[in-house]
Amino acid sequence: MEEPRIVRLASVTSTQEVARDLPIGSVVVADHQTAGRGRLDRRWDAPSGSALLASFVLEPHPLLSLAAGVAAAEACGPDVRLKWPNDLMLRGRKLGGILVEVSGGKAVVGIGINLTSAPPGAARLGLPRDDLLDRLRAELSAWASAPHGRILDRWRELSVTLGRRVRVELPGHAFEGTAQDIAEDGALVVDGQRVGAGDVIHLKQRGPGARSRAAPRRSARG
Ligand code: BT5
Repeated sequence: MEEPRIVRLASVTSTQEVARDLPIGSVVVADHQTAGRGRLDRRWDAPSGSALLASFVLEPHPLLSLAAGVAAAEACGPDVRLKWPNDLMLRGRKLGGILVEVSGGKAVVGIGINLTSAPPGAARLGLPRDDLLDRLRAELSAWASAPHGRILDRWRELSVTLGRRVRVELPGHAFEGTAQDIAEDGALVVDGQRVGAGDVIHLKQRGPGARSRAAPRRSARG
């Protein structure tokens, strides 16, 4: 069996492209991506050396995207929260994103986190990249094998989406409602309707009663 590899690159099109040819357990980290990507053919841009840009090759599983979000939030620290489906948020601004691509019996989990610079309106986290990478590897390995119920519970605790009014944007269709929960398969439940893919926009908070939750650190194994 092929040994997992850790590949560090100065520049690459996308760390996802390199990672998908590597065995499970491998990690690819780059200083710069010339064609970094988000979901739905969107771009992920970060000036060279300013961000953690990494792809992890893991066993596929249905809640991997949520597990990766939880792992990344735990690695980043107590102020980081999750916006459905995959955004890392710091004080209401996007700090990072997660892209999970599955093919050939492998899942490639791409994580981008702004460290020393961020686009206008986005957030950054002033942590050293290699420290964050070490923490991320440890959290990811724990959360990727955690029981599904624990992943869902922790995601709920870290969520800034649940309890909010949201606008759901699907291909050719949009609607507004309250984000009530995430289902067992990770779908967002908005006014009783399951949303499996797409984007949500958080609408204006309703006022002083709006929820704010403390999210003490928890381990994957509890
Ligand atoms: C994501 O997509 O948030 C997933 C991003 C995953 C990036 C990592 S980096 C390592 C690995 N290799 C890759 O090629 N990708 C992964 P999405 O939810 O579609 O968000 C994309 C949107 O975020 C863009 O359309 C921009 O509006 C915004 N964006 C782009 N760069 C950003 C940045 N550095 N910080 C905050 N927002 C950004």
